[in-house]
Amino acid sequence: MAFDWFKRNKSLPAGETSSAETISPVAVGPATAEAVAQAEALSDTPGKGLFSRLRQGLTRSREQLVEGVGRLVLGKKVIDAELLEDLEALLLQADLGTAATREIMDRVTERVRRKELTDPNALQAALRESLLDILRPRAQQWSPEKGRSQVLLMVGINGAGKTTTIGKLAAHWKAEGFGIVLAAGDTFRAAAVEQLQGWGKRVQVPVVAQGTGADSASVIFDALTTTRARGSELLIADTAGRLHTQGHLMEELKKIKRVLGKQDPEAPQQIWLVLDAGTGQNALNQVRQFHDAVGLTGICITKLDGTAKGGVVAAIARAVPIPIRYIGVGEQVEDLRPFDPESFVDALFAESKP
Ligand SMILES: Nc1nc2c(ncn2[C@@H]2O[C@H](COP(=O)(O)OP(=O)(O)OP(=O)(O)O)[C@@H](O)[C@H]2O)c(=O)[nH]1
Ligand SMILES: [Mg+2]
Repeated sequence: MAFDWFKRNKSLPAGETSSAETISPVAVGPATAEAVAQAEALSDTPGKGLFSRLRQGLTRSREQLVEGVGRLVLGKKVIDAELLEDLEALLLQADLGTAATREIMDRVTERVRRKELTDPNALQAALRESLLDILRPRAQQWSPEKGRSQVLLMVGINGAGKTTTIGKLAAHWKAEGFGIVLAAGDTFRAAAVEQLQGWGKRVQVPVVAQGTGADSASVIFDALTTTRARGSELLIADTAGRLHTQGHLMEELKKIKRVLGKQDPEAPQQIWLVLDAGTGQNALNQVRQFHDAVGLTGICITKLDGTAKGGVVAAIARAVPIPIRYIGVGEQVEDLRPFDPESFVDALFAESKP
């Protein structure tokens, strides 16, 4: 199902480059997953590298999806209608959603009909290829630029992982040599300001805050003034996940945009939605709501380590043309990974190690 609201006025954010042209802001760099895996195999501490962490984080989804297909085809000699039906049910259970599932099933069925795909054991490879086709167009990385101050506004419902993701991003980009400032724009939830200040201390970046109950838009406006005065490249602004009503939340986010625009007509340059992968298909509703309210330029999907429903990444990729910037596969700073379809799929399909 294509979202009509997308066709109205939302196109891909301007100035995007493909992941192939952009240097990743995180240590994994442009190396392919295979290269990383090879390097790990040669290292003194195999299993401790970034690719291993990704593979480890995706364990539950791999068991559900990839090993699930393995169980389906076990002992099967031909790909028949029953096997295809079981495959479809499995994809839906892994939260790929109706559109991505239909696309994959159409391709598989067509290849079976043309007798290009006959061996049940080749189904996993066919699934892998289809997933890559769905995910590849959403891989567009973004990183701060030298010589200017920009704003990244992080939005999302409560508990999605906004504050944690902000802390991890600040650490990554600081390590890349960028000047980062954080704004404690969640002035609604008690302890939200302290949580962000905790991250500021941990990763050693300044946090602009006024305290619970302050006006979120003015906190973030002041933080932009500070960011520019310091000559820092990026202000990352935290926002509330919950106000008295959902309507209030959307109005507050619109106000933040308006107020920032008075200081810099281009700010906020980026607005990223943080989604909890465990939310399932409701994630698509969240994307639509936030995109309608403020216009998203990126999505971060967190907590992929805590769910067997990693297929939701494909559901989102298939449903909306918004870049998937980062994925979270754990609580450590290095568990936030730039979204790279090849390593994601490699990790998902990686052989489980004994
Ligand atoms: N396992 C795991 N936990 C995560 C990940 N990302 C965030 N979390 C945890 O999710 C919980 C909620 O994260 P927060 O960053 O506080 O979420 P938030 O969106 O800021 O929530 P509010 O401030 O209530 O709106 C925390 O306990 C995080 O440690 C992830 O990728 N994996
Ligand atoms: Mg928070």
